[in-house]
Amino acid sequence: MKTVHDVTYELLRSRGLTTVFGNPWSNELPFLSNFPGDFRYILGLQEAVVVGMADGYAQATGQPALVNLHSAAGVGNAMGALVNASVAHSPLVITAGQQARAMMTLEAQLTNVDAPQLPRPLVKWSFEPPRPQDVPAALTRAIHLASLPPRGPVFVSVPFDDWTTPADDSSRFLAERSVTSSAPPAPALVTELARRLEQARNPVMVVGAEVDVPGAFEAAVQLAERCRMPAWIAPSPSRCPFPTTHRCFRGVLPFGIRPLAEKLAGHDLIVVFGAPVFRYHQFAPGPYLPEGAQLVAVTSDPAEAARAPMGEAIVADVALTLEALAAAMPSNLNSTRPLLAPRPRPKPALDSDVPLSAATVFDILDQVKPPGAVVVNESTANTGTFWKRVNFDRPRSFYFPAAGSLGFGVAATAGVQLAEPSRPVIAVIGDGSANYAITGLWTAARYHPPATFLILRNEEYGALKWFAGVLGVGNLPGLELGGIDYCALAAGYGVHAVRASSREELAAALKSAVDLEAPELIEVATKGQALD
Ligand code: TZD
Repeated sequence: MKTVHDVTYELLRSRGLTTVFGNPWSNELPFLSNFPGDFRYILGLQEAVVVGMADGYAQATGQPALVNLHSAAGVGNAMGALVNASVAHSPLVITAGQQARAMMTLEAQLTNVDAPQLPRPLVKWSFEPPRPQDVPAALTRAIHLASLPPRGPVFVSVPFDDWTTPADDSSRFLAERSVTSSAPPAPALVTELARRLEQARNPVMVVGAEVDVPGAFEAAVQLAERCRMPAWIAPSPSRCPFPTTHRCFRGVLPFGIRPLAEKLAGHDLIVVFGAPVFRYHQFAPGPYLPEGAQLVAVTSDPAEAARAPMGEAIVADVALTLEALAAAMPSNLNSTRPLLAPRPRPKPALDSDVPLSAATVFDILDQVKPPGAVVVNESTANTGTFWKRVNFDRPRSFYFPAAGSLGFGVAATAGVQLAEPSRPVIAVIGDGSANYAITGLWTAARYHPPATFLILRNEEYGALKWFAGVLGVGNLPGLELGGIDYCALAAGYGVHAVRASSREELAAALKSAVDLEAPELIEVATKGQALD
């Protein structure tokens, strides 16, 4: 007779969920017992690292990732990372061990009281099965729900005595199930939007994270080329959904209401693909749209479509819509619109005195990183400089914490590198940010993803200083760092580390780290730098 444990591992295997990101204790041990040889367990030493790694892994593979946390304490520690995963639409199947059913009512130690409530509202679905035999069905449902648009994390709490219970015979159907979603836009909507794009005087395209997948990425380029329209990345980007080297690329839109509308002034039609409209940050009130502009957004997320404060929205598969629109555009459109000139490149940063400017560091990174390299960025004060100087030309090449929750950098880098073993992965992380998930270095040392961790040591919370200036507040405590030796921390966790103190040393250290078959940390002293 098969147990719940047997049936669950069969179904995880059938879904390709053979990597478990976790941090265990007693409630989780019955699930992990007799861990099959074809599965791998990636241990994170703190749950923010576990979920951050799984987030990076799921985004880089485009597939659901399995997480196993310890009861309420583990879920609690993971919550900041879960905010990122939720905003990133990361398909995480998060499980947590629960006390034995017979001890839950008396609230024995390690009982997760009201377990499904704890991760809400950051998960699409949260559940604790009413019977042990329901665990495989609950997990099947969780996996399908996480993968269906809009994708996102789900949560299942499993009492620890469930795993040895005999499974229901009916659970044999679960592993064979497939649930697919394909929501192409209605042909009439495509025809109408294509007509509007053709007749617009000066259309513009805005792309978001959902476009940063093979297929949609190329289709967005094709549509921009066909329409000869500029392309912007939607504000607060967590991915790079358009080649920054392309002549149509203009940059990242600002994250204030008024500045964003000002940037799009002069356009009569704004088409947005795969982004919320919009993920603002800075409160800078003003009109949502420039005078005379209409906006149409295409997203797979009904909630994103419904909550936008302006414009029309179409809920449909973004890649299919982009492809259908590109195909529907008349080929003679080119003759009526001028060819766009590529955006101007910034002058190379030439400073060589220590500490280096962030601009210099990013120029060196851009020159040294091999084609196809992936960058995980968590250098918060320097995002404007970064987007001007570091370039990407293919999908799934850039990741940033989607909700801005720090700790993503070190953790997600390990996850992305595990998902993409053949692409060099380079993390660019502020010294403040590095500390939120520093124990991820141990996981990197243990499982050898050959990632490079570049720590920008400016000894301050630079982004907060900048924001204090924006808000006009001063005399603030708690913004200075310093006295932390990142090479020593790396060595403590088993990661080889070097300090770079000049342009030449940085370039050489980056080159050699990227070639190395093991993780490496580079610490570089940088100037405090305001966002631009
Ligand atoms: N805690 C968490 C979990 N996420 C956050 N985003 C913050 C606090 C607030 N925060 C920011 O949004 S940026 C920042 C903090 C503390 C400063 C990060 O400092 P850094 O980088 O050294 O990594 P910069 O380039 O000096 O800003």
